[in-house]
Amino acid sequence: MVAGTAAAATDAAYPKLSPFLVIFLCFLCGCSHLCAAATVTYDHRALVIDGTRRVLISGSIHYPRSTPEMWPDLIEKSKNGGLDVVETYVFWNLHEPVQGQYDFEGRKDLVRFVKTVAEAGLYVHLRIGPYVCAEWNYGGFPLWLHFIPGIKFRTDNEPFKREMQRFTTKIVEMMKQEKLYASQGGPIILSQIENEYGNIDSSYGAAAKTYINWSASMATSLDTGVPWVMCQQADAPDPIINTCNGFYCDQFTPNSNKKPKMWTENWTGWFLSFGGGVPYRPVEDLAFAVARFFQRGGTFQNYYMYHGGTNFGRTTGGPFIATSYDYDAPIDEYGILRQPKWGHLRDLHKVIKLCEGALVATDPTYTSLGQNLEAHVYKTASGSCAAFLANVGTQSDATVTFNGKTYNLPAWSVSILPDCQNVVFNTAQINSQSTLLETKYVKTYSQASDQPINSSEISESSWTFIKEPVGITKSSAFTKVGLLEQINTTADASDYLWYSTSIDINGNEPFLFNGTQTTLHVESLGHVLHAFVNGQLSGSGMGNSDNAKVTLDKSIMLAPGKNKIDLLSATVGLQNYGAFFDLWGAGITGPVMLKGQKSTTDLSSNDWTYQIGLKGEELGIYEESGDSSIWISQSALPKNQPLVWYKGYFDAPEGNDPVAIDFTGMGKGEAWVNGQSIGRYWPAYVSPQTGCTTSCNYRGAFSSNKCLKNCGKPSQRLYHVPRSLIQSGKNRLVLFEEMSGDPTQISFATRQTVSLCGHVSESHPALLDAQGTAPSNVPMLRLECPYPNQKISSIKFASFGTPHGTCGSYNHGKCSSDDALAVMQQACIGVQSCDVEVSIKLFGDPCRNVIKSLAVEAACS
Ligand SMILES: *[C@@H]1O[C@H](CO)[C@@H](O)[C@H](O)[C@H]1NC(C)=O
Ligand SMILES: *[C@@H]1O[C@H](CO)[C@@H](O)[C@H](O)[C@H]1NC(C)=O
Ligand SMILES: *[C@@H]1O[C@H](CO)[C@@H](O)[C@H](O)[C@H]1NC(C)=O
Ligand SMILES: *[C@@H]1O[C@H](CO)[C@@H](O)[C@H](O)[C@H]1NC(C)=O
Ligand SMILES: CC(=O)N[C@H]1CO[C@H](CO)[C@@H](O)[C@@H]1O
Repeated sequence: MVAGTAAAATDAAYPKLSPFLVIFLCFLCGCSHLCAAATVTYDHRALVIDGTRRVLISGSIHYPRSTPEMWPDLIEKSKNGGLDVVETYVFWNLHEPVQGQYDFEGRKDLVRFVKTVAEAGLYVHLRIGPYVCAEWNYGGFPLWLHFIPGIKFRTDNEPFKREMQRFTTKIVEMMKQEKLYASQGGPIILSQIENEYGNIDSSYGAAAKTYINWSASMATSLDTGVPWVMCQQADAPDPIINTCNGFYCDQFTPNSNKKPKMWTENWTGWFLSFGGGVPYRPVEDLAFAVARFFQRGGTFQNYYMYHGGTNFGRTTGGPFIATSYDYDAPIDEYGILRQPKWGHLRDLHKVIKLCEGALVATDPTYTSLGQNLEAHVYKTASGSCAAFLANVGTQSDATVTFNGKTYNLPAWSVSILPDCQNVVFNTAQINSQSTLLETKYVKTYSQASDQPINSSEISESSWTFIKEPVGITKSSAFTKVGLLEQINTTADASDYLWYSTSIDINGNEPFLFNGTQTTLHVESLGHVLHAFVNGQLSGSGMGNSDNAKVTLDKSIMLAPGKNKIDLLSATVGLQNYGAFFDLWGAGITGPVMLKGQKSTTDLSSNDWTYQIGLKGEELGIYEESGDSSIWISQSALPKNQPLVWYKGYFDAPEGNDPVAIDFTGMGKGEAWVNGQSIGRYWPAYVSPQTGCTTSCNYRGAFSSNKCLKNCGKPSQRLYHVPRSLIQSGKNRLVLFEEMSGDPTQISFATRQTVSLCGHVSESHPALLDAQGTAPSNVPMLRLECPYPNQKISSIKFASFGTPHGTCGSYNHGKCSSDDALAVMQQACIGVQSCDVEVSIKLFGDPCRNVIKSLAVEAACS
């Protein structure tokens, strides 16, 4: 429709596009490659768009991990960060929760997301999968798939292939209908079929090969007009491009020299698990990995994740993957730039783009400059030249001679010379600003009093509650002999499955040592178990991300007569990775035993009564339409008790900063704001005391547990509530607490940037000027307020000389210029951003023959 209009207009009246029409088209099409159909092909060096080889920087943003209201800002920040491509998976179980019933509303609006990316003028890589892994529930597969007779996932199995083809076709047709492929004038330049199958295909024997061949030809037959990729699939058949995933991909080569070297998942950090420390990846190492990839012939690389976001509702995979999917990505969970990560990578992208002409023209020539010292040069016939110099040693900095000049190369770093002469970027030398974020506790207003209350607590009297009954209360409950596997039983309709049985005690049971104490022994495949005896909680157990299994041994007291045993088993995200991950199972598969000192009785083959889900879930008490008369309000709010629903109201926190709830004081459960689940909360799951480091050495190979923080603290304390879920006036918060919590301790907070900082040495390379075109000679320190309407209001610290410390706690060194504060105030106060030369010209020379640096901390308002 849009393309048609443009074509008609040009054909009819205008030999050339008039300025007016160009502006008009820009408005419609995001002023880019859009509207006009583009051909996308590839060769040995790169993806080729409309006949031109391209160096492309891509980043992952998964649409359902944020909200449509957040998308434009996230994508704008991605564009400003230097991305050309936004990559997303497609989440099958989100779109087809019931076989044949599709849902593309709200956060699930894939078409709107793709169009939002297009409007910013960026390309899309659509990774359909439809197996996606992604730390997403069940790897993205809908649960109903499991119940199709004869089905076997991800292998040469007819029922599986039929469903996979149907869904893949559905998505491709949807994109075609909206003209979203580049071949139709849309933004999608690339698609993925399957996902990391090569990691596990040996478990599937010979069928793996025929399955991959089938996947390739099925995908190709859909005729999207753009290339397909398979990641981690060394044997991907032509014309599918096999691509690399990992922390480093410089050593990767595709399986044909007709294919370009592409990196589809460069892990910018790592995901968080409940019970684990918080992973982070130093940007010096991430930049090193990216630079190395381009140094050694790569032309397409994707950050996994560029914005991780939030696992809302029950979407997290698992088990035990946390609600936050922040991933230490360049844009944080809340949509705030993570600095200096975002800025340092933006600087890197600019420099790589300066090298584009040389990079796509040829393979690099490699020369050794000494042990661990490598030079790669891209030199074209027309004389353009780009060079990458690397020190891959982890210990010592080096001085190298290259083309007759000497260069200093810090350990574990790459210097980039877009003209083969001048270093304009080194991966270990950060010129970008950093920021200091704070969680500010805010006031909200309680429902009952309409008075502002401290730390935004919803005042105790305004909480109402309902107790979730222990054991079986739903009419849909059923009885079976023996213990049932949980996922087969619930089909994941709920996290929860009750297993109930009873035992009559008449006084002469051999296992009851003299009518005194007995041990209840329960074995479960996971993930969390609560055991109730005669209505009282007698113990809980939980697995962890390495081993989901739970074994519980609790001393219990049985009374003469009938004794009820109610076991509540809960899942925390279904398995998403590994061969046959769909068959791992969960829940109490036994044995369940009563152990006395003299003997043991096995209850595993008793009659067990099963209830899927909670009474409160059946009533939908977190919904807007829920029956409010059932809530109890009384002064003695139950605290630190299992199985309680709580409801309270809060006002929207002032301002526009992103909002989080601090669930300190609560145990484990799920939270709903205005009827929308913001995910599972579990502040009671604390990370181990050891294994963390606050200053992780970026030098040397990174791994997922190399750099952890937050040891001995809740793995996740803050939970994001997107602003778009909050309305002006009253907002309803409903919690289901499964273990033990005190809702009066929770608080609301906003995430605010309190300081901008920069610390740049004279010895750093001079980056590009503000236009990003030509190198200037002097390194610059740049400060920029996060919002366009803000101005720098104060310089809290400035020192030129030998300052030390980190953002928020800089100190003067022995050498320090007297002018630094005044110079910075002069240059920066009252403007949104400022650039200051780090040189003695500006600050004077407080100490000759010493390499000096400038450290600044500023605030915006
Ligand atoms: C898969 O396809 C490749 C290349 O098209 C072919 O060489 C191979 O024999 C096929 N393998 C099977 C098991 O069909
Ligand atoms: C609010 O209460 C907390 C303790 O719950 C206390 O530390 C803080 O100072 C109080 N703030 C105000 C503004 O009263
Ligand atoms: C039960 O305990 C009582 C008192 O502790 C003791 O006298 C008796 O012998 C015990 N009976 C058995 C069967 O062990
Ligand atoms: C689920 O049930 C099917 C059919 O009864 C069985 O083959 C499978 O092993 C069960 N899965 C688990 C995880 O127990
Ligand atoms: C092999 C491997 O670790 N794959 C992981 C790569 O990273 C993605 C994203 O975190 C995971 O989904 C894969 O499981």
